[in-house]
Amino acid sequence: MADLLRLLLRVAEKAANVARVCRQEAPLFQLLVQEKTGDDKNKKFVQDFKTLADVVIQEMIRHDVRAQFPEMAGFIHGEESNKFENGLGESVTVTVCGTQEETAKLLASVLDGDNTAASLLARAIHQDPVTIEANTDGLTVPLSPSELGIWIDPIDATSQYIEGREEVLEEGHLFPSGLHCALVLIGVYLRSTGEPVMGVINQPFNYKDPAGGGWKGKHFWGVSFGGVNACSESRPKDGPGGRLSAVLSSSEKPVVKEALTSLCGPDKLIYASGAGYKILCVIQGLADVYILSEGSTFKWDSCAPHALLRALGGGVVDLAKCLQSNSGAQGHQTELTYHQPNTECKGA
Ligand code: 2IP
Ligand code: CA
Ligand code: CA
Repeated sequence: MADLLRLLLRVAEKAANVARVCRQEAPLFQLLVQEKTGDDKNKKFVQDFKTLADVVIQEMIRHDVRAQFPEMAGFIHGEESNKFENGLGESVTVTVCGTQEETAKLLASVLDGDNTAASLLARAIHQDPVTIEANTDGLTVPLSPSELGIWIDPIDATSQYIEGREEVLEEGHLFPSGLHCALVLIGVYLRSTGEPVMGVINQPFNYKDPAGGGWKGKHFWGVSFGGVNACSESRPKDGPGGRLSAVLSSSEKPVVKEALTSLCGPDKLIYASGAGYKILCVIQGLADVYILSEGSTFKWDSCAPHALLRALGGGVVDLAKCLQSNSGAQGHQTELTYHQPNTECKGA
């Protein structure tokens, strides 16, 4: 498990590099922020590029995990499909090839022959990231990769990523929107029970290097299984016993906002972007709870941060099931799992 954790931290850092490169390199940035105007072909091309950043990151993670742990191959799921139709109507399957040049050639066929953009992306995909230090010494969990599956959200809060507003974060403060809400999420679950056992979160835009070195990221990780709980973060301290603080989506239903305003008080109700970022706020103790009444998140949004929460003694439960149960279902009966489709829902 420690090997898998080290690999995921490394590949999440590579993913963060790709996300940063797409904003830092002018030919890629122009594609990312280009207004969706003009003819349909142009609109589709720009749309494709936004999705391409996500697809490329997901495929890179899949490629690297499969190379080191072939037994996980059929169990690496994610938000994106790797099938693309380019501007000429040709179907292209995006994969990471054996060499940087081959990957660049393949990407150019999706990017309608834009070789500059394709080469820049391929370089980031094939580049080795800096080594990520994580104190995983002594972390022994009796699980083998053949028992595990993975959920990837290559970039969560894409809208914030594309809008790109820069905030200077202060320790202990929640900033509702901006580039820092964009996260790479990689969650690991147990195939037999669906419980989330390991999570890696990379925040590619955590702070800007004052010496002009560009954006730097931050990573978070957690492992929780069979009595072993380890996390890069420490358990948030209990507040002074005051009111509960809650973080919500700004698009949450008015009735939920009203109910929580009377429970928490208006000053304890905070709105923030990104499903992953909102769970990260709870992990960091910036809010006590994140409540979501709409079915607008997916397995790939919650799997990774859920594992960190469990490692800290928290969890993620199904709100509807909790509310239905008149006896007040116990947490573990309503805790989300990641191994089976929700038959009544669309998507994962
Ligand atoms: C989205 C993203 C949105 C979130 C939505 C997710 O994922 O995290 O921000 O909505 O639930 O599915 P909100 O910010 O209102 O909570 P993606 O960006 O990957 O599509
Ligand atoms: Ca998402
Ligand atoms: Ca996403």
